[in-house]
Amino acid sequence: MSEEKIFDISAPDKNVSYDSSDIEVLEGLEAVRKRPGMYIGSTGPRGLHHLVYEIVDNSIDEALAGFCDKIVCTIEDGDIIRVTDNGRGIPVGIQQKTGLPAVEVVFTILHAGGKFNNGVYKVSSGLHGVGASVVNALSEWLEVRIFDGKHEHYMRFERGAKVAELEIVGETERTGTEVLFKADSEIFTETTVYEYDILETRLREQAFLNAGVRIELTDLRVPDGRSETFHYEGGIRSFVEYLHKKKGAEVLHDDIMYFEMESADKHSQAEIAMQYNTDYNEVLISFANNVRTVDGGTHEEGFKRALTRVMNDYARRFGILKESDKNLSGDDVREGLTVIISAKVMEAQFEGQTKAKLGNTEIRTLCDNCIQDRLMTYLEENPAVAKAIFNKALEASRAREAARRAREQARRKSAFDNASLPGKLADCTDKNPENTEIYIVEGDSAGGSAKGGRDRKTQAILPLWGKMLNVEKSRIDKVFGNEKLLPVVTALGCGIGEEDFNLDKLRYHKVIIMADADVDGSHIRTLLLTFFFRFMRPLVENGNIYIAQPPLYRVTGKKVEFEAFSEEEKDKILSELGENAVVKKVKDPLDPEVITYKISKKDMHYYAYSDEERDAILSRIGGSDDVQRYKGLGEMDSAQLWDTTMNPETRIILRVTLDDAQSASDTFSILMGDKVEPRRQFIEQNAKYVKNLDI
Ligand code: TSJ
Repeated sequence: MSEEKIFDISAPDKNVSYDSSDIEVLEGLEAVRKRPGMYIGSTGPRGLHHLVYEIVDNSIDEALAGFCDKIVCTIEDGDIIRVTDNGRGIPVGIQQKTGLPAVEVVFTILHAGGKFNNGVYKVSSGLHGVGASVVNALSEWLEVRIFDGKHEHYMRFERGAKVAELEIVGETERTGTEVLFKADSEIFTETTVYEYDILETRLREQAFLNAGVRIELTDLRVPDGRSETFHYEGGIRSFVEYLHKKKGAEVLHDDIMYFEMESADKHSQAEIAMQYNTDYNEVLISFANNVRTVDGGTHEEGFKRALTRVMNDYARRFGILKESDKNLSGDDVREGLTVIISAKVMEAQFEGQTKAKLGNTEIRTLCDNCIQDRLMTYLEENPAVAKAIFNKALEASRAREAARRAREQARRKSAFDNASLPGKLADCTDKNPENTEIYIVEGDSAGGSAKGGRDRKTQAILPLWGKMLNVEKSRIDKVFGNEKLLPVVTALGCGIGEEDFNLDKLRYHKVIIMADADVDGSHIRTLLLTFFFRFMRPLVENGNIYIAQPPLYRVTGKKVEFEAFSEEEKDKILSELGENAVVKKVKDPLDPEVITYKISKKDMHYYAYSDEERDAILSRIGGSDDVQRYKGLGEMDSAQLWDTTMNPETRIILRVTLDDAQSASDTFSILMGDKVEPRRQFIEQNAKYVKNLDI
């Protein structure tokens, strides 16, 4: 969930003296330490992992230049990262402009990476393309070793500052670069611990995007070590194949389509790999200059537009659609499609709040032309594949038509009996969506507590019941027949799918999923997130979906005591303690004017939302042994639920990002798919999380 904070960094050290040639250098890196978020996005886990990508990207550049074919990334004890390649080695000669060794410039001057613009698109680039100096600035220490076939050169920095001049430390026959660094815990205050899975996903992705490059990832923090090598000659074709294998999908045609096009001026390039499977959901993953664009953008727009057009043109031309038939919709032609788009542009413009949306307009046309030309030809040359794809798209179209009729019927009916909202919905009185929120709650007992505890003006409660729909195996029309999901659709009011969705009609601006912190709760969360991701994606993109955080523990303090030295102080403490507090007035025997209030309360409740918080409370109030772990929301009464989970003044809710919803959807595919093997593997690999969820 997106809960990363940006921390302020302490003022620069005033005791350091430097001469004029150093000033630019120091100022540059101080800026990075002052506002790390500007350079790496955040100082949370995301920013931490970003450090690794920034370094690895440099080796990938070297590989793309044709001078390196192996990159090794190791997580060592103490969360030290080592990245090694077998390239030419960062140049160590003196740079004329600065009078410093080139390698020193790379690590100490902002924006001075190896990413020189030679009039062609910069291929590799991190989120912000700022490189090694940023990593250096944000590392407690960093060491670089350069092997030039004769000598091993060595240099070390601490918090961005050089602590030793570049020197030769040995002889060698190999060539390449090795960087070793430790993220600075003064900057990454939340955590400096890397997650193997996060690095794995990103490095594997880079191996897909850069066909032929071999990337090895090793984790030395675990007893026997863990290691994988990513190497795909098929590039993004292998990516599609991997995704289908991972979720055990049954493909509709064997061949993975692959189309490529370069602009006339050679300033941009589009690469697209795609394959249909028998499922109903669409998986579209796009990149710009090897950076994931979760929020899409011009490359996705060009692709989608052209795909819909080509499919309809072809269908008309070959009589698959009759004159009286309606056109196939975008949703129809993308049903069951897995597609990877990799765009390369001269200067990528990343837009939107999270800078994950591509803005370059030239690439829209290029992706459009690429599909228009190449896909049309492909379909003409592969009639059997075309037949399979059109059968599926036509079925999708019919299902959507059936859904539309069902919806209209429902609408017509509701116009007469005025029962358009679900029966179990406890609506709020304020009708302005900007002010209101809806809690989606699993089960009647939790629903009951929530109804009793809510603020009736702004909070609506929708309890869910009934059998859950396997959205993996269901088209949009099934949603209308499902007793669990239909009430969600009706209550939200904004419609589903591509054609019928209207964000302006959303009846509550906050949609909050409230589920237990156990396996069942996690299932309902995954189901709802998958549902929103697939059928109401703009809600996720717009940031309307939230997850409530009910407490995990209640700690009861046997007796707590406070002292107050004024009436105001006493009242303040009493209002914080709530009911059942006892006040004793004590007069000072020497000075009866002085009054002290002794306030005590038995069975005082504290709520903890994590194990750490529970421990902190326990150590604060002296060791109470009355710790209750909440198994479910149903164990709380209305007042408790309001205090701990629903009161907007004090509650914690997590806003769901597109990334979160995407991974829920991926998980869902694996868990609900037909194939046993991917499911077994998933459960095995995630056993530790599953265990954590259900204590
Ligand atoms: F950026 C970095 F310093 F962090 C880093 C750079 C980290 C790692 C692990 C590798 C590298 C890196 C840089 N690998 N290979 C290179 N290559 C160059 O810097 C290089 C070498 C030769 C020439 C040349 O024109 O002769 C040019 C470049 C950019």
